[in-house]
Amino acid sequence: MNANLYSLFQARFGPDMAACCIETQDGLRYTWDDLERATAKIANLLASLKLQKDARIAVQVEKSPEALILYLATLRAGYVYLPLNSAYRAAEVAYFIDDAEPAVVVCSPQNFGWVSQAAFKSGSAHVFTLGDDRRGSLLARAAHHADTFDTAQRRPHDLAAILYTSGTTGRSKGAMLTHDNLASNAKVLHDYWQWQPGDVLLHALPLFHVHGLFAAAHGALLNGSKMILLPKFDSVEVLRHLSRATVFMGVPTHYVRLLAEPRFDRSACAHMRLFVSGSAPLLTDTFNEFAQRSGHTILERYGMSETTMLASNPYQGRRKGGTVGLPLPGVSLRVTKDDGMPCAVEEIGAIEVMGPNVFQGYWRMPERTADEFTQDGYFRTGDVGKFDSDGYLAIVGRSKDLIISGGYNVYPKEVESVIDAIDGVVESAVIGVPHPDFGEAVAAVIVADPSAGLSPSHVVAILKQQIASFKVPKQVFFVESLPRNTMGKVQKNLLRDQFRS
Ligand code: MLC
Ligand code: AMP
Repeated sequence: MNANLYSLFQARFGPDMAACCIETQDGLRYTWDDLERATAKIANLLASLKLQKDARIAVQVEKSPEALILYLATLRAGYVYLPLNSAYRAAEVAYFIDDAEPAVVVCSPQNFGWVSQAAFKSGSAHVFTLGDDRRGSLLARAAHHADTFDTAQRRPHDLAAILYTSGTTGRSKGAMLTHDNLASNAKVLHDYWQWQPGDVLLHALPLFHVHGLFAAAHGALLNGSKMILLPKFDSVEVLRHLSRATVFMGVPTHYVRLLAEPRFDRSACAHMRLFVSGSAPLLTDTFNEFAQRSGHTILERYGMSETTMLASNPYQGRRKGGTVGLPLPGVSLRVTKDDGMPCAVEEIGAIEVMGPNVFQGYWRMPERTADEFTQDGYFRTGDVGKFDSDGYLAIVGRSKDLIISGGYNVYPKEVESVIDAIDGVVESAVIGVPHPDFGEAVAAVIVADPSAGLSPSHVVAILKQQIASFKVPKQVFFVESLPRNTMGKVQKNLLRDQFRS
């Protein structure tokens, strides 16, 4: 049997191939037949390039139906999909391309100049463009190819995707996910969240992270369900389309923003079956207010790029605010003490996971991979949590120095190294501070040479040229020195207390 994830989806398309599978904000409709033919054309184009079996296809484009089609075509052709956040700047993209050595790079038409330079320098032989308005060389070239394609044979452990996650050392790591990792998780979630005939997914998440690309899109594809694909989250547009959807998945910021809409109420959600939240902690206040205003209890779940989804509140049964629910079927989750022994109920420890969803390791980083697994094969998530007496998991913190802002991960070390390279900066510490919209926001505390005359706006302007703007500190503070403990380590907890307001 072909373990290619695309075959799994393909088996669920239809029977009415003329039914709508993707609808855009502007009312453009794609049928299942359109999807099959469009993925075939791009798969044929990729196959004509005579790439190696494990060729990586790196993609940094704006969200559009064609971006999703490109992902599916890559699976179908049997290659490895490597999505990149569209906010990444030239130096960030150059790093990923250098590290992953993709055979093909697809970028937005307006970025062709600098992306192609990085791509050709690293040995990529093909750079195509794809705009969110169907412009660009990818579709122009694919148009010359046949609209049928025999989905490539893949085994369960063949790679399907590499998702880069930032690292505590500041160097991003590519998490390698197989067809089986993705298929097993998609099937479990399909059952666990009880996808039903007639479901319609309102899709407002980016397509370059596990939440939007896997948890959300895979569910709809596996259910043969229509997606209303919005180019980005916009609370007014989400409200406009809610009345025709049944399933919505978002990060906590999306729920905070929906609650800020005066028109968001029970009648706006009357058609909805399920609201899922994840990627960042959902505040209990948001959970409660949402239930009151909409009549729906948000179902919170927990995931990671390395593992896709690991735990979820139940569809039927109690959804407990402040928890991420129960381990998903087939997933073994444990909370351990420093000595590796299991924690008791309500005792806080490190969250570790094993299961068919867990990735194969970090791309070309065998030592880092080995460090992240226990001797008995559990992956160390870097999250800290506890089980309650009903077996529900609560995430109470992170052992990794990570900020999650509006669902995007920012590793302080990466931002600090860019700040430290600015002329006049002596040293810096980057911390997360509470933020009403993003949950956490990035803040920088800097020691600078007074003669350099640095200002917060100057620092921000320099950073914006070098790193994605969601990583750029929303606030910059100058101090005379950073607090350190006796080991010389910066005491970020003191800085967080000092600057939290
Ligand atoms: C945008 N900006 C952010 C930001 N998003 N700043 C901090 N944190 C964020 N998350 C900044 C931009 O850089 C820009 O800055 C300004 O805000 C406006 O940009 P925008 O594009 O108009 O923002 P907006 O559309 O409002 O985006 C906010 C958002 C978006 C919350 C809708 O960030 C979003 O969709 N987040 C979801 C992320 C996600 O999918 N995470 C899943 C990861 S997977 P300036 O200065 O240029 O104006 C994962 C595993 C799991 O974690 O379990 O799912
Ligand atoms: P990423 O590396 O982008 O995949 O982000 C994964 C991280 O997001 C996890 O390790 C958690 O720290 C965090 N995360 C995901 N879901 C939740 C959630 N429901 N509550 C709290 N944190 C979450």
